[in-house]
Amino acid sequence: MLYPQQNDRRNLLDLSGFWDFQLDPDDAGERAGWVNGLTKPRQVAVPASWNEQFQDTRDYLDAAWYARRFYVPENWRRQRVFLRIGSANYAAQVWINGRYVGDHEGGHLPFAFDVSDHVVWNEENLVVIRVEGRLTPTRVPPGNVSGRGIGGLMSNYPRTSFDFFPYTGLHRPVILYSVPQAYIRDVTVMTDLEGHTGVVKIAVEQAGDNLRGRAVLQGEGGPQSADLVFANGQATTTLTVPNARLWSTDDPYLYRLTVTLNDGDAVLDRYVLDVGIRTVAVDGSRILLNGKPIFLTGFGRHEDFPIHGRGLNMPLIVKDYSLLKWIGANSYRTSHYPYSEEQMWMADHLGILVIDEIPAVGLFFEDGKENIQTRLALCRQQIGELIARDKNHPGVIMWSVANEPMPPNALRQPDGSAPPADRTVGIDFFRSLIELTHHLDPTRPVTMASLMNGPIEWMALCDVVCINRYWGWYVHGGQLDQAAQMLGQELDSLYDTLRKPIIISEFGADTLAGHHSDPPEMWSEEYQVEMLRRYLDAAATRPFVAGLHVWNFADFKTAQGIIRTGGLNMKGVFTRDRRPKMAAHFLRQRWNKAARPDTTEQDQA
Ligand code: GCB
Repeated sequence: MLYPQQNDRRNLLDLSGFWDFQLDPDDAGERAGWVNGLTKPRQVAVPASWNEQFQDTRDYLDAAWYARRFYVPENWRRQRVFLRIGSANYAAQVWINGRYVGDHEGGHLPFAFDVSDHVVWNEENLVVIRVEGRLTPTRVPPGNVSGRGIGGLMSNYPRTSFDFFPYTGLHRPVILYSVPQAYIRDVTVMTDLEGHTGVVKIAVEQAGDNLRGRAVLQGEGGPQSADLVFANGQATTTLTVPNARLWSTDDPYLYRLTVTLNDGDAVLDRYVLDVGIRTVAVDGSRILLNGKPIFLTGFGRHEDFPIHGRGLNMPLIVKDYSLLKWIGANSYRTSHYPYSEEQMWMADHLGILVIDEIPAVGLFFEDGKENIQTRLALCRQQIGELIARDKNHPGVIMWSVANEPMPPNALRQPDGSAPPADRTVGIDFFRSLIELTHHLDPTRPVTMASLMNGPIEWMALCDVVCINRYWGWYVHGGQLDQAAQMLGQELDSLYDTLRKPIIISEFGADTLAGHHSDPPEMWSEEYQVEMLRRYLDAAATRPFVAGLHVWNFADFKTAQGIIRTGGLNMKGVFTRDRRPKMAAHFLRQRWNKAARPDTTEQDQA
């Protein structure tokens, strides 16, 4: 799933802009012939969520249709033409000129179709996309789940099984692109180190005859190059770079790999990729980047902004990464779904480490084998698509296969005591998913973010233990000393049992910007600071804690309910429009070396 590229052999046409748009609450569109054009369209922006573009679409999650006309450039005629959709949440079906092209299930990940036989030349083409975002128990993430213990205080609208707004629509660009008849279908790069020598293993997949090719790596210690000899469409080679300049958070140095397909002297296709030479490993209680322990500082985030919703928002990406740098964060988790490819690109270029998560949030195990298997199949599909998309990003250092999967009865224990339920449920599920992830990418550790009181058996399947903890908020709210004590005890006992690196992948307090209190009280800026301080201090004295991700980077929109004022989760250290709360300054003091030149590495935990 290579990102579409424009060069001397390939081209692309970004179909972003205003599209025809029509809601289809009765699912009548196909019968009414909308595949040939919409009957009463209004204009909608793509990419963007549809929810906040109109007053009548905020909570609308049923089917809606998008349509747009385009010409295919005449000079693409001898090429193959693909249509690529960066993200359609949740399910999409595609037609070109009234003919069915294909479909895709699952938001947040790209899909593409070879439409060479669908498009016409010298005439206008029509692309029609039906998108539908219903919440159902057998989707990933699930929604509209009944009888699971969520109700009363926790009930929300729309009825998600997760705490973010179920934004819907074409969230990332729709791109038409051309490649030569014989083309580079995929490139996989894995890097390793032998002493000071960088080892760059390259696998290339081509479509077409068994041609020859070439891989050239440019950068410090280069250029290095090798011929590619294809058999059955596959070729592999290894380049070595003496005294390689390694990719790291302090020096995110990128080499430039150019892969070509050649016929004699003629270049048939070309693809260019940024390559960071680096290794990631887990050693005892440490996470190692290039053989050295790294402590993760950062956040859980969301792709979220007013009006755009979850749509690609390039200025916001620039802003968020500049704030991450300002505060001294070196990492984040793509809670709770894959973020845009543009975000991954930025992470590579700025030296930000990413824990890359599939949309497996709100998983549960109480509705029978068949439904559990349906969700497992979707999770397996999503991790496959995610690795295919993000495998070459040096910034991506870990895969996360779930957020807070819920064992039976977990929510019926308000006192936090261990649920009496069968704790072995789900083990086969996560074993299957984690084994697949290791098989698809043997180079990166795998984790999942676990719920307070979640089964330790699930954490034990992971290479790195990620725990979401709300001591001081949902449990022992207002009692920070007690919360810190519980946290410390829990960390020690988890490490005693698991002997793996532990990342506190969520901790935080809802905080109303501008609300103050002394002594600190819940919802005040002071309380957020004091709560974060307790967690940072607890981690600083425990070398097995390998990272801290505050929940959340910024306030974000969620479903309506009585615990979410204004439909917002306000645990951000920045407001939704990116103004810092006191906690942002506090974290900067602790994390950003420039803000505290006297700080040692140790203090930074
Ligand atoms: C969690 C979830 C996250 C929520 C957060 C909260 O554990 O992983 O999605 O937003 O708690 O604020 O309740």
